[in-house]
Amino acid sequence: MASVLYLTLFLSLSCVLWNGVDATCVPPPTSTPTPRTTTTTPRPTTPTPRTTTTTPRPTTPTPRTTTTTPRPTTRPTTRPPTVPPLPPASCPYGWTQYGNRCFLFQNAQRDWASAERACNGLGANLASVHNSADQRFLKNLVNSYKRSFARTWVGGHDRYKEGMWLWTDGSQFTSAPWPRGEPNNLGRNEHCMEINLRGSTMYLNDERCNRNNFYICAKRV
Ligand SMILES: [Ca+2]
Ligand SMILES: [Ca+2]
Repeated sequence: MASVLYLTLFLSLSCVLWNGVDATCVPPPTSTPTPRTTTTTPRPTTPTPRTTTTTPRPTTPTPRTTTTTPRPTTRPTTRPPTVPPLPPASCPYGWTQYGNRCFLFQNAQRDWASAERACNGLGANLASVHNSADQRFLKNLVNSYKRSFARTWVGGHDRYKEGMWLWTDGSQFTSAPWPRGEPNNLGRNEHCMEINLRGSTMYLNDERCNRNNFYICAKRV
């Protein structure tokens, strides 16, 4: 320390001698460092409270505005049909409708009982002939197939009791368009009914049942 002072004094004197009295030969201050003044801003110990702003939800919900179309108070009087109407009944393929019945000419010759049995297999009976219009239709039906008025079985018979005529289709036998002279029960052995004995002439005849004839089946539509 003393050496330092001596060195400082020596340097000061040398400065004065060399530069004069006015010279500024102030020795530099001893190296005492200026203490730093550090100002530390104290941090706030208590954190700044967050101010959270929450928008309060509305407690009462906004009422929905539903627009309902008012129902008509008066119902329509006529409702549309839900089930389409059935088409009018018709005859099976190959059968011909006349009135409320379907007719089928059978182009095969059988005895009367076999002819009736064959019609039964088709859900039908030999045709009953209640009036002249029925007979005319049947004549024309035969002619449309045969191009002639061939003898043909129909459904009348008196096999159970002579003179008591019945129809095999169960309809009531009230009358038949017999021509004059028929039924004559020729040979006391004619119990089955045929048409066209005399060709195109309207002629209903009782005939032996074992004869082979064409025949006509009939059933309701
Ligand atoms: Ca008879
Ligand atoms: Ca006869």
